[in-house]
Formats: sequence, C-alpha cells, structure tokens
Amino acid sequence: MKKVYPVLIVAMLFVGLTAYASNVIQRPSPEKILKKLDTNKDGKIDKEEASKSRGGKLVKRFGKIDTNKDGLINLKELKKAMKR
Ligand SMILES: [Ca+2]
Ligand SMILES: [Ca+2]
Repeated sequence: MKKVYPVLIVAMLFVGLTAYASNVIQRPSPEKILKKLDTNKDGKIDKEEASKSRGGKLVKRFGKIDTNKDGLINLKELKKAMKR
C-alpha cells in the first residue's frame, strides 16, 4: 500500500466512531449478559462461564463482582458491578 486516500481514512474513522458510539449507547443490559454467558442455565455465572466472556474481563474481576463470595455471579451482583 503506497498511498492511503484521505477519503478512505475519513471513512474508516467514521465507521470506527459509529461502532464506538453504538457500543456506548447500546450497552448490553446485565440481564442480556447473564443470559448469554449462563450456558448451563442456572441463572448465575460461574468462573468457567465467565472465562468465556470477551477478553476474559469478567473473570479478572470475578472476585470483586462476587460480593457474597459464593463463587457465582448472580444478576444482582452483575447489576451492581455494571453500575460503575
Ligand atoms: Ca451458569
Ligand atoms: Ca455471588
């Protein structure tokens, strides 16, 4: 690639910004996240299920999110964690 056209750069930036904006506006609800990650359908997220989340972000914060230390993240804990 010798030359990148300014128009192409602007277009790419625009696409990136739009994706970013829609990401911020349409933040998935805790209910949606729980439903998506709860593969065994017990209504809670265990460590294994958390490790499947994007980037393993959830598993890193697992101990902090799991405020009652039962080794599971329930909807209440997830909601609390996402408020911040
Ligand atoms: Ca589960
Ligand atoms: Ca818990």
